[in-house]
Amino acid sequence: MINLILFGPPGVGKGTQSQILIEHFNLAYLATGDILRNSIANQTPLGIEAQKFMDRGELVPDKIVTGMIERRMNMFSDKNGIILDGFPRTIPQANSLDTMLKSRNDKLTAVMALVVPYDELVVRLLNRGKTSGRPDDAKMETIKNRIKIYHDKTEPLTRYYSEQDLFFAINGVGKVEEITHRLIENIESLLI
Ligand code: B4P
Repeated sequence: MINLILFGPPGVGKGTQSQILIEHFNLAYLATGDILRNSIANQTPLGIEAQKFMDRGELVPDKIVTGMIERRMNMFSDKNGIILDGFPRTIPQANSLDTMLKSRNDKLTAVMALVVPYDELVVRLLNRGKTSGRPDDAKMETIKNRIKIYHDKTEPLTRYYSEQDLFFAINGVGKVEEITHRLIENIESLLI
C-alpha cells in the first residue's frame, strides 16, 4: 500500500498536487478541508459546528476531524493506498492516525511536505479567494491567522515525522507539473 500525507501550510498546493497523484498511483483521497466544506454546504450538524472555526481560519477541534477520517478510512478497498490532504494538522491527530493505521495492519509510506515562501502563500490564497467564494481566503487577516496557526500547531509534526524517517521536503515553487515531477520522483524512490 502507498499511504501518503501531503503536508504544508495553507495554499502550498496540497489539493492541487493530490488531484494529480491520486490518478498517477490509483490512490484514494481524503481531504479534510473538502469534507468539512461539503458538510457546511449541506448544513449538517458537523458542518454547522465546523463553520464557526473555519470562517475565522482556526482549526476545527481534533475530535470532530478525527471521527470524520475514521469513518471514511475503510471505504477504499479497491485502491493502492491513500493520500491524506490536510490531515493530520496537530500532534493529537497524528497520534489518532497512528492508531487507525495500526488497527488496519497498515502504516505510512511518507509525509511529502511542500515548501513555499510566506509571501507566495499569501498571494496564492488571495488569488483563489477572488473566485472560490471561500470566506477563509477572502481577508488578509484570516489568511495570516491560518498561516500562524500552521506554524504553532501543525509545524511540530515536522519533527514528529522526521524522527520516524518519514518526512520529505519538496520545493513547492514552480509550474504545477514541475512540482508533480519532483513529488513522483521522490515517492517512486521510496517504493523500490
Ligand atoms: P484546506 O482545505 O486543507 O485548505 P488549504 O490548506 O488552504 O489548501 P491547499 O494547501 O490544499 O492549497 P491548494 O492546493 O488549494 O483547509 C481549510 C480549513 O479547513 C483549515 O483552515 C481548517 O479550518 C479546516 N481544516 C482542514 N483540515 C483540518 C484538520 N485536520 N484539523 C482541523 N481543521 C482542519 O492551493 C492554493 C492555491 O494555490 C490554489 O488557488 C492553487 O491554484 C494555487 N496553486 C497551487 N499550486 C500552485 C503553483 N505551483 N503555483 C502557483 N499557484 C499554485
